[in-house]
Amino acid sequence: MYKLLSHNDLDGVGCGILAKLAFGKEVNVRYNSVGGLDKEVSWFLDQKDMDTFLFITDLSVHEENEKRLAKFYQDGGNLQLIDHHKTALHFNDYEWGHVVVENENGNLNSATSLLYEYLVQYDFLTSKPAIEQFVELVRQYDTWEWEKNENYEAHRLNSLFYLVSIDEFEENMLRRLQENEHFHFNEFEKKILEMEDNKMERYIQRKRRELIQHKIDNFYAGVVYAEMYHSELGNELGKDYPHLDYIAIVNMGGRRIGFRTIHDNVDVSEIASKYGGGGHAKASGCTMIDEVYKQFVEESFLLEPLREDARRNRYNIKANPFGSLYRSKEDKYYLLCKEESSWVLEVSHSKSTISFSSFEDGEKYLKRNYQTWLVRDEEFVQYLMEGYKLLKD
Ligand SMILES: [Mn+2]
Repeated sequence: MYKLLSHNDLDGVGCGILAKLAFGKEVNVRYNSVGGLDKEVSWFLDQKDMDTFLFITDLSVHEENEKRLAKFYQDGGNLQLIDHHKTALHFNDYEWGHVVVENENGNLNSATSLLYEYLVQYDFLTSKPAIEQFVELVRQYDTWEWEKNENYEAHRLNSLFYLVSIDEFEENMLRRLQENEHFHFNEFEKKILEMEDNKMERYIQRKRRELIQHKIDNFYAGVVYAEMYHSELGNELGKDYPHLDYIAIVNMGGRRIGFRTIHDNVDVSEIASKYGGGGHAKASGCTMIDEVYKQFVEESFLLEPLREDARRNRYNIKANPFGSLYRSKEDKYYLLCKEESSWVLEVSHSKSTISFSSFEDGEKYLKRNYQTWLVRDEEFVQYLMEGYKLLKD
């Protein structure tokens, strides 16, 4: 017999689907949350079941279970842990650990793609296009490579995953992968996925107005409360507010917090590990322990959300050499304009001595220190007229 303990997201369930394709009724699959795996592993180890081959995919265990698993393996137990998370690399010290973040082509792995390679290599599974395409969609979604490649099918596969129950998704995919030569969505799925896309867009639009800026340990974080679409939300808000180091997505119901960044110089797996969590450089998470609750919830709850930049301006646009006008919550105006090769700052009509080498640096300074937003054209015109009057007097 085989037992597979995996994560309860698309990548984790992708592993379950592959295991069922390979082992059929010989495998017992259980999906777990990040916090729930250790209980399952402890329970399995308590059974002292030396006849069952244990796979752990897309998740890793805490220190105590790590030691117990090592002992289980030493005593002749059958075991394989397969993961792609940076924070799990130390499992490579064991014969039964296989953690690879990046493949030899420089692409990021997912647990599903690693398990697929493993199953094919050991002849448990025969490769075919439909399975390969499915694995690649899961990998691109999980690693977020789909966005760069504009591979919307990958995103849709994840949306479909959340539209139905895990059982239903599993059954549906198993049949599809067994019966078809190539992987595709049917017409009905295409229609509901289109509706789902629209729903998500409206959700993110609402959340944009709820983002709170809060400085935590030398990082500028954007804190938002959300129970759904975490990755999409983190990515969109990160792009909307590039002056923030990362986005913290607070799930009060689940008592968890997710971290996302779009910046290469910020590693959110380090931030999550500080609180006992883990993940990747650009996406990570942890449970809401006391310290996390205090910093991310208590301290930020009463703060006002950031104001959005005006989006439909014709004149007051970003990086306009004649000036881009921002306002702060204290109702001060900041005009960022180009002078020779640098960007200088005018504060409510008086020149300041502060200058920046690029517009982006200037905007970052304004947003980080004064939580400013780009004002609408009407306000911009009024400001310029006021300036003109002052000049005349
Ligand atoms: Mn994964």
